[in-house]
Amino acid sequence: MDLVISTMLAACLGATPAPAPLPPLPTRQQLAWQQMEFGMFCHFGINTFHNMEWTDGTKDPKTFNPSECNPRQWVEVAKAAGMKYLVVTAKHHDGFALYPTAYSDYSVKASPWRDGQGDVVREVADACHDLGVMFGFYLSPWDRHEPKYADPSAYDEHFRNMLRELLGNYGKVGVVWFDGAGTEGHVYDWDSYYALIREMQPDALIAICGPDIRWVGNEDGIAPDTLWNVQERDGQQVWWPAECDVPIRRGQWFYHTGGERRLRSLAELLEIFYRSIGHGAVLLLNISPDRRGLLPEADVARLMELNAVITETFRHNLAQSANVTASNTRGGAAAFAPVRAIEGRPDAYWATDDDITEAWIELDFGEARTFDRFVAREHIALGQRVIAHRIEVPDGDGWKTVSDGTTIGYNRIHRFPETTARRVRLHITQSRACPAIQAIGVYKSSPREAAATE
Ligand code: FUL
Repeated sequence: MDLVISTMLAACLGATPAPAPLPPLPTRQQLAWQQMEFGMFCHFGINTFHNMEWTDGTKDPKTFNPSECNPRQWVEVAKAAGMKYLVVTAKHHDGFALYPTAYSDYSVKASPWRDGQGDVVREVADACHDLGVMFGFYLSPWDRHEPKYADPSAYDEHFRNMLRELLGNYGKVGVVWFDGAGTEGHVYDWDSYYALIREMQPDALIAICGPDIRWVGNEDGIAPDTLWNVQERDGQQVWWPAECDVPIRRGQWFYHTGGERRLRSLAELLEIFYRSIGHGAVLLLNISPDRRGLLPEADVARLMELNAVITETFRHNLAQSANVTASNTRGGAAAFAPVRAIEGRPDAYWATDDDITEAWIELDFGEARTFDRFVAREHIALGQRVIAHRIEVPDGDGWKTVSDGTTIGYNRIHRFPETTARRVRLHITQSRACPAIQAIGVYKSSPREAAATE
C-alpha cells in the first residue's frame, strides 16, 4: 500500500503511524535495483579478438568472428550465480556495435559472424527476458571510429539514434550504462539522452554518467565503510546509490588469451562481496565472453564457487529462532515491534518513537550460540537514517563491542572473530531520525570461507 495512504489509514484507526519518510528517498526503480544486489557485466566486442582493452576504431570488422557465440549461456550463468541483472557492451570506445545499427557500418553486420546477420544484443535481451534477468546495455559515449565524433552536435544526434534503436527494439531495458572514460573535454548533450531514455523506457535506470546509479569511484569492487545513498549533486540532496563494477580477471574487462592467471581467487571475490554488497552497494561483476562467445569454464566455476559459499554462510539465520526485544517500540505498536526485523518481509520493520535516535534491538537465543557474521538492513524506502552503530554481546553486567560501523543503509554485513554468546544486539548509537530496521541476521560462516583465505 502507498505509504501516505497507509499512514493516513493508521491515523484514522487510531493506530500508530509509520515514521515520516526522511528525504531524499529512492525511486521505485532504484529500490528494486538495490534489492537485486548482484549483476553481471559482459564486455564483448572487437577487442575480444585482439587481446586489447581498448582498440582505436580501426580494427577490421571482419576480425569479429566468435566460433560458438551463445549469449544465452551468459544469462544462464548469471542466473545460476544469483545475479539479477546483466549489462552488455552494445558499443565500446572503439565504436564497433554488437547489433546491426542502421547508423554505422562498423558493426556485426560487417563481420563474417553468421554472415553479417547476427545480433548479440538481441540474443542477450531475449535470454534475459526469457530467464527473468533484468536486461541492461552499456553504450560508450566516447567513440573512436565515428567521424561525427569531431562535431559534438552531429554526434549527439548520432548517439541518440543509436539509443533510440537500443531502447526501441529490444523489449524492456532495466539499465543504460554510460561510461565516463575517454570523454574529458568533449561536450555531450546529456539532458537530451536522459530525456529520450525517460520517454522510451521510463523504468530504465541511468548509470554512472547519469542520475540514478553512481560509480563507487574505483574498479576494485570496493565500497567505502561509510556509504551514503544520500548524495549532494548540483547543490541538491538526492538519492544516488552506488554500484561497484569490477572484472573477475584482474585488470581485464575484455577477454585476453592467457588471462586465466589473472582470475581472482575465491578469497579475493569473498573480500569483494563483503566490501561491496556487504557495505550496502550493488556489485556488477564482469565476466568476459571469450573468442568462442562463451563465458570461460574457469571463470564460471569460480563464480559458482563464490555463490555456493555465500549461500552456505547465509543459509541459516540464527536470529529467526531467537526472542527479540528492543529498547523502544514505536507507540508500543505490534506493527513496529522488534520481531518485525526477523520476519524477512520487505514491507515490515522495527521502528522507534520519533524522538529516539539511539536504540538497541536484542536477540536472545535461549542458549549459547557461535557466530561470526551480523547483518543489518534499514527500511530504506523511508530514507537512510543510521549514522553509527555497534554489534555487542554481554560482558559481565554490561556489553562489549564485537564490531562497529557507521552507516547501515540497504545492507551492512559485519565480519568478526567467532563469538559464542546467548545474546547479541545491534546498538544504534547515532541516527538522522528514528531508526527503521527491516532486517537483522546472525550467521556462522561456512568453513569454506576460512579455507579459502588460508
Ligand atoms: C572504463 C572503460 O574504459 C573500460 O574499458 C571498461 O569499459 C570499464 C567498465 O570502464 O572506464
